[in-house]
Amino acid sequence: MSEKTENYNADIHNEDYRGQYQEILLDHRSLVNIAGRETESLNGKWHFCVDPYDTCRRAHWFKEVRRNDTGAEQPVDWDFDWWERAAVPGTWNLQKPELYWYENPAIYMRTFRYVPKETGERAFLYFEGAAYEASVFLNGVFIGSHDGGSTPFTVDISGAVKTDNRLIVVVDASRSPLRVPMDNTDWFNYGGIYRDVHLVRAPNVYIKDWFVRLEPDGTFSKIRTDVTISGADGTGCERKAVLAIPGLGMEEEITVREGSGHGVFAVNAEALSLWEPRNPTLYDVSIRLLPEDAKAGGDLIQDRGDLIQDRLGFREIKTRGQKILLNGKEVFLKGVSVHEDHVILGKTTTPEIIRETIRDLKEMNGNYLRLAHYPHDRCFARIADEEGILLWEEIPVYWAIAFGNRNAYRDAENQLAELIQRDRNRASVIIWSVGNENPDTDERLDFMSRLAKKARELDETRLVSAACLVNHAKLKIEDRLSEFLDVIGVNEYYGWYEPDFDKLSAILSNSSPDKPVVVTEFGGGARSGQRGSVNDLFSEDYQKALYIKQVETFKKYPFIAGLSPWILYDFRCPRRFNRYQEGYNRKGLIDADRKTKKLAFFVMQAFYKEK
Ligand code: GCB
Repeated sequence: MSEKTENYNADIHNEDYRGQYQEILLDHRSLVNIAGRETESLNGKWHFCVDPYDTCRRAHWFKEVRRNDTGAEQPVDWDFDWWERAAVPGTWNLQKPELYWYENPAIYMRTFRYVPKETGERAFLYFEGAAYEASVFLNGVFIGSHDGGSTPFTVDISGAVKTDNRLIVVVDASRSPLRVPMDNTDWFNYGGIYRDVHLVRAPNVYIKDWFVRLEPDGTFSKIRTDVTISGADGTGCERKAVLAIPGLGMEEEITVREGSGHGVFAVNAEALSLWEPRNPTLYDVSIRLLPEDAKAGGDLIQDRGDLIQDRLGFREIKTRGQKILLNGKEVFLKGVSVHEDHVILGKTTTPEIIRETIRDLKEMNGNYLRLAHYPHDRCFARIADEEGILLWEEIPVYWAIAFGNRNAYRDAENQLAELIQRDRNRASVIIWSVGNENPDTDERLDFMSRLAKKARELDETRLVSAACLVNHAKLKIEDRLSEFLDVIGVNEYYGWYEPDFDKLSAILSNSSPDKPVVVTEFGGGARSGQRGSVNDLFSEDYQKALYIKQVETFKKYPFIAGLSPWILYDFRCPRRFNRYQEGYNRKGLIDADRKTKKLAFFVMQAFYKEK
């Protein structure tokens, strides 16, 4: 940091102050997989203050310097411990009425005590989600910044943590055309530390990440494992790890060299109960890093090894021609799209809310959810694993991203990597989506095909897709991105934005895709309780009639391998202000109260029962 910015008053002229906070990026490379580790919660009431002019970062408030060089007391403008409090996790928009539309930086502060449980222990902070950009400061020191509102990040505080700590986080929710998503979306821009924050302890040499899955070769007889360790850098030593799956009688040794180890192990296909919606078997899986004397910086240190454990399902998802195959058998994705939005909590969710969503899906006779349009809470896939629900997970490459901008690409690819690293051990997740409704331009093709390749590189066991637009001029399913996808997602609003419903049949009849097609969106708005004729827009009757026409049409086209109509619940949307909408997108099959089912819900329920 420059001398100039140390001077309190000089900061008002420092317009390029932001660069220093980009110098330490907390991205997928520093992400630690905390699944199966014990953590301590840092949730609770944190001190909170809006910071519309970004003064905490601009004028280094986080250093908490009260005296100048001569020792004289300065008139500081901050008062962290005196500020009111806000709930973490929580969106600020719904905690304080005056902050409903607030979209700029805000400051969070809390203290915490830390007493190591063993020598050499490492300590991390794990943020499940802070929207959109977060800069973290511990005890007056900048530790790093994270971009992306819906993916987790880890902050290694091992070198900076003390017994008594002051943690400051600046969260900036401002929209920008250069971000991912960009400034124009069809959902509400919630801000804040809206997901859990954990303190995580790990041994000196620890398991940083691990990926255990069924080898997708159609034999159901091999389990592939990758493990990454950290903390033994530069020691060059070889380590041993043991993968154990007691339910399958497996105990397998993995050699870890230069921080990573791999193994493919035989599993008795007869004994293996494959994970699937009707039988979502999960196995206890652990990886133990064996203890070893390691040399670090010339000193011999004893490390005790490490152990992580989780419950995982094993299954295979593939395509053949126009079909999607789960464990070698054709599966139809009986789904619906869902946003992460709640009338009272906004984008903050709870395991109870997630279970309620899954109950509603099951009541509709569904087996699949499209988690739109950004990564949902980490708990979702975990609960879906237990409940036997198939998931589509997506990154917010939404509408007209700045496809030509290198930073936007870096941001999108990083969010994709963070999502995949977070959830690739979850059997429920079957599809990674690299975006939604993006115009078919050269720049977009380059941007999104690179993302599709990246997804495959990080995970060879899932399908890659995107929700694409149809070619309305040629009346055809046609998008150059399809070549890079396993499943073609198609959003269409015939009977709503496109009044001529017959065009839908024309499009489907004109198309002979060589891959499965999932209709990722269709639907129309209806205010719950609003009745009328089948011609009255925004009535439940119109919506129901539209759904009947849609599903009757889909039945005729066998290349349609799944559906996720738009959308399960009405959700907040600052682009929707007619008398029926009042700030909500009303295309839900269930009202925003999450209780009142609209007539169209029962159309899908009957259709899925039949399927
Ligand atoms: C779409 C978008 C979705 C919108 C929806 C709508 O095509 O993908 O985000 O909310 O249409 O309601 O217009």
